[in-house]
Amino acid sequence: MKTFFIRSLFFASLAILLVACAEEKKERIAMPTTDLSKISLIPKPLKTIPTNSAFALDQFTAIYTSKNATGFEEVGTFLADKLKSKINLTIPVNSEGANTIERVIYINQSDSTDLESPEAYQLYINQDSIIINSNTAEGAFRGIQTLRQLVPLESNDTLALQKIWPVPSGKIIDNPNFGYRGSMLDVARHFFSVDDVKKYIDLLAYYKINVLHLHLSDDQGWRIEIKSWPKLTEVGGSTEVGGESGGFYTQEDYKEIVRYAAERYMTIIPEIDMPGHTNAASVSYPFLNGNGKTPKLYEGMRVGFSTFDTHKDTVYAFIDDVVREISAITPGPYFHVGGDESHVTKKSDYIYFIDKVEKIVQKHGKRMIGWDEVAIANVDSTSISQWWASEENAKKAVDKGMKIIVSPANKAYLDMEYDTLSKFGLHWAAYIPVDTAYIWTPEEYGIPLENILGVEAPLWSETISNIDELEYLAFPRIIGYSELSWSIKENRDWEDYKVRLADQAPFLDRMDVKYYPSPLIDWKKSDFTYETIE
Ligand code: NAG
Repeated sequence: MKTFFIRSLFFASLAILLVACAEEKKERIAMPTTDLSKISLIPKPLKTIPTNSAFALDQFTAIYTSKNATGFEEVGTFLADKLKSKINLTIPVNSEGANTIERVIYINQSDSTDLESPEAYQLYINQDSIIINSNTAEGAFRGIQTLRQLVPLESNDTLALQKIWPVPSGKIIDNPNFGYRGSMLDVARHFFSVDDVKKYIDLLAYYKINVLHLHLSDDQGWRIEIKSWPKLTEVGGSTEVGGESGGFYTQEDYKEIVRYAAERYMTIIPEIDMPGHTNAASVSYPFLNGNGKTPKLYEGMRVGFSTFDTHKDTVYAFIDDVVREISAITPGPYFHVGGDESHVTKKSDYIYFIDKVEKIVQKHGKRMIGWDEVAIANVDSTSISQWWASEENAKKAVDKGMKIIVSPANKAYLDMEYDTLSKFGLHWAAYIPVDTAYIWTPEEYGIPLENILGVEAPLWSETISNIDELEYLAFPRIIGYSELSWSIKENRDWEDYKVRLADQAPFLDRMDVKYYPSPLIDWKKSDFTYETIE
């Protein structure tokens, strides 16, 4: 507390000094009186306390970040880059001796015990300074996403002429409700390039999503280079649903995705789906196949017809290599082993298989995640179940003391059609219009709160084959899932959310996101919402 006080004092005096040093003093411009709590933030912060003035963001603004605080300068640079691309304003980060600086955005490492989690942050916006406090760079990163949303794309005529963007003043205290807020992308049914994945990561990070689960293998394709088993990608990566040429990530590509995500404080979770959903692996190496035959490449959309041979030691040696190679380039703590829809694997073989694979995953230093079926095996309480279909399996997982990722197909599957007119998607679980996707709570299924790790929205790709189609299914629903996992129940209300969602349109348009223009939303054309009272 004391150091925090001294630091704040230091930065307050720094700000005063900088203002005093400014060569060209300008008349204080009449700033719009704006209500911070009326700005359309998503996900909704825990607490917002408006004061009635504004910070004038302009070319006399600088960003300063705590010295010797890991990652803080990078967070400052990230903010500067985003301001540059949003409003074409160049502002310096930690520059010494600038004598025209009048206002400061300070990104401060705090040691406050008020901050409940590493992702918690406080944002103070005054007329002459903005201070973001967090105990970690991760929290500061979440905080600057809020700040990005507060900066208007345009300002009113008078301010626009002077190139001033008013940021409404007040205080935001924020902390995520769940530490795991994810999306899954199926790159196996259709392959998506590194650039496509990066764009998706960027959009997710803007809404404070912190996990991207990559579904890297399925019957139709194997998408990651395994150096000890090269045919997996040479053969298994050569096609996709519909028979196009597929593709795969080299280990360097994958590392680049991991690096890009880490820069945005996002964890990548790799999934190798087994013992079912394994046709592409078995075509590449037929000894893996449960029925002893050499299968053909598969380009259709059926599920549940393939299985590994669960009895052979060589199959486990193969899995050991795959898990070892992928784990070595995955800094995150998790490895997803699939485990869903192994309809042609005998139940006792399935249990034997999952138990063995769990040990392999642990041997390579990772925590196993599996789709909800894995709870029928003798899995450890440290493993995680991703609940998507069976409430009975969710109960089994709870009884085993496992943590659960909540992904109910009829609420959280991004590949479900919005309605009967949806251009892409399936509807075996439900039609999921934008309101249905938002109006539910992860807690309502009887899973004890202490077992809920968080929420994940999976995007299966049988019906989508490019980034535009991906965006059509993901947006705007993923924005709602971000709020479902970040904001507390008391702060979530469809009528209020609907308006905030409408205000995302200018951002989505600017990012060239081909979102589904749901008729339930009165989409906004420009994001300038301030009422000017001079
Ligand atoms: C499920 C399958 C998945 C498929 C999806 C389509 C899971 C865990 N498994 O049948 O392979 O792509 O539906 O919605 O979802």
